[in-house]
Amino acid sequence: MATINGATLIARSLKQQGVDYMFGIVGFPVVPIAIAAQREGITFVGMRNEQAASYATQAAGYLLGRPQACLVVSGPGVIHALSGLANAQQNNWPMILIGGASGIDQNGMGAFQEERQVLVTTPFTKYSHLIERTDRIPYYVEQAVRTAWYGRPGAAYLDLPDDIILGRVDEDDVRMASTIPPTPRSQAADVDVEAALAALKTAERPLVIVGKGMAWSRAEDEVRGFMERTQLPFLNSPMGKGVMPDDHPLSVGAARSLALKDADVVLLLGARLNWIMHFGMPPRFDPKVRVIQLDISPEQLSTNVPTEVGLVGDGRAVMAQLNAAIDSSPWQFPAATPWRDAIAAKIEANRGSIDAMAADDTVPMNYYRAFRDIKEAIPRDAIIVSEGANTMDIGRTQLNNAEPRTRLDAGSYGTMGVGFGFAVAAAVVQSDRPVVSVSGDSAFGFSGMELETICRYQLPITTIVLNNGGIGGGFEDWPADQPLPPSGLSRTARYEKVCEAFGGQGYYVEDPADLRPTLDKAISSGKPSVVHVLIAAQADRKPQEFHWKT
Ligand SMILES: Cc1ncc(C[n+]2csc(CCOP(=O)(O)OP(=O)(O)O)c2C)c(N)n1
Ligand SMILES: [Mg+2]
Repeated sequence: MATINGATLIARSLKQQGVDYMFGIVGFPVVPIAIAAQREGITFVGMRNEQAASYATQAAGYLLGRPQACLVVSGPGVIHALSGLANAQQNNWPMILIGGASGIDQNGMGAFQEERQVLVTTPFTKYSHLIERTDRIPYYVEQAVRTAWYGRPGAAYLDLPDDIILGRVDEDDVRMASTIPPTPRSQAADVDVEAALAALKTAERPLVIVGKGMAWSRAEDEVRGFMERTQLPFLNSPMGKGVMPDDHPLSVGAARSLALKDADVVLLLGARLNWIMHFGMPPRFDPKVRVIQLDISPEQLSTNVPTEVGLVGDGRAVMAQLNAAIDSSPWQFPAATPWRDAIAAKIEANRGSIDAMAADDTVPMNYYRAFRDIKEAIPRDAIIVSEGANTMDIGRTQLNNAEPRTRLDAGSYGTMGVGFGFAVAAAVVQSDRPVVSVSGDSAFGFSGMELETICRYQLPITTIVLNNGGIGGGFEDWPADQPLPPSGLSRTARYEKVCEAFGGQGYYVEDPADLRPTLDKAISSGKPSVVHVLIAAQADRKPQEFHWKT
């Protein structure tokens, strides 16, 4: 009778459930799993730190629309990957973490890399379980993948002890699980669809906020159809950018503060009223703002602001319901209203102050000058990865996304260090798209050694480092006899040489005149490259009406 070992069974089960990519680092006791995964047709991407591998896994899951796997060793490997679990949970992105564990027969003995892994992963997952018998591996894999994927997506953890990985069972005794069908596309109640449209029609100053839930549910066609029908002003959330193109005439992105503050009815589409949206509260929102909310999970309704109408269901399915209801009783927000005029005037005023900074050729550059060229150099279909404080916040306003799921950033959790993992995932799972990552000099440092991964796999990723000499900025000259400020980083570092060290291309730009040609060269080369751009150490954002973060 043929036997099968745990490593092969886990690889085969993952492949059966649509896992085509595994990011990770091998060692005790997971080497056989990685080898089996390759044999079963899963692409294994070996990385340099489990944090980056866990970030890559969730980005791959988000881009592909189903969970992928991260493979890590016991103890410290699992602990490093906690960062990814937490980030995935906060972003509502699916991922499966497979952690090796010391043998069950050594539990509690002080085994090599022994850790209570189910315990430590539980707060950061939707599902966390020990696999205690080799023949039950398919059962647990199915549960983990389905739980991470269905409903509000998130992280799942499977604990695989050494003796379970190496254990052999008769193939005839193994019950393979059934293959999980795509996520159910649940619809909202018809009365709620009607109530939502009725509420929208009463708005004088309506605003649609498009979140990454719409990107996740692949609702872009339906959302675009809804905007064409209703002509409502809209704002993209940071990673909702591209579901509606940023350069669409109905976008209020360039008058964000005004649109949020004065809207009387907000239609939230797969977005949350968390810190990114200032909790939906004063002073950034009208205290009397009315909220219509579409979300996959009912428990999200009324978070921070009571929901007037809840549309609970799959983003794409519910948007199709809204469009059908409008088709049977057409309605449009009028073309000429004081609300549209106020938004247009604000967009115009904001453009003036930004244009002046973007035209300033002073050396070292300010952010807006740098982003002027970066924006023009980035191909329209590129995936843009971004992290940093000023670098990410200003970049979000200055760089356009034209297509859904083309922006990956520090996200709801604000995690620095995600960029390289996200970029690796994007280049691996969407190899037809250029990948451009824009990172602050601090953000670059968290996972910088993944440049070796990028160069080893020859991934066509251009990483642009905007160096202002610190966390949110540094100093041009710091007196040698003074202790360095906590936020200060090296002003003379040559980040581009890290890429050269691994066989990639490195460029250093100080003069604004050199920026565009250098970016074009790097991006069009299709080779791993780092473009290091020196930014004035005290360069800042355009004057803000509200200071909401330090
Ligand atoms: C894991 C993690 N550690 C620390 C922080 C705190 N933090 C927020 S932004 C940031 C870096 C900002 O500096 P940089 O990347 O250079 O961008 P800049 O604002 O200078 O453009 C840090 C360390 C964080 N968000 N995440
Ligand atoms: Mg910086």
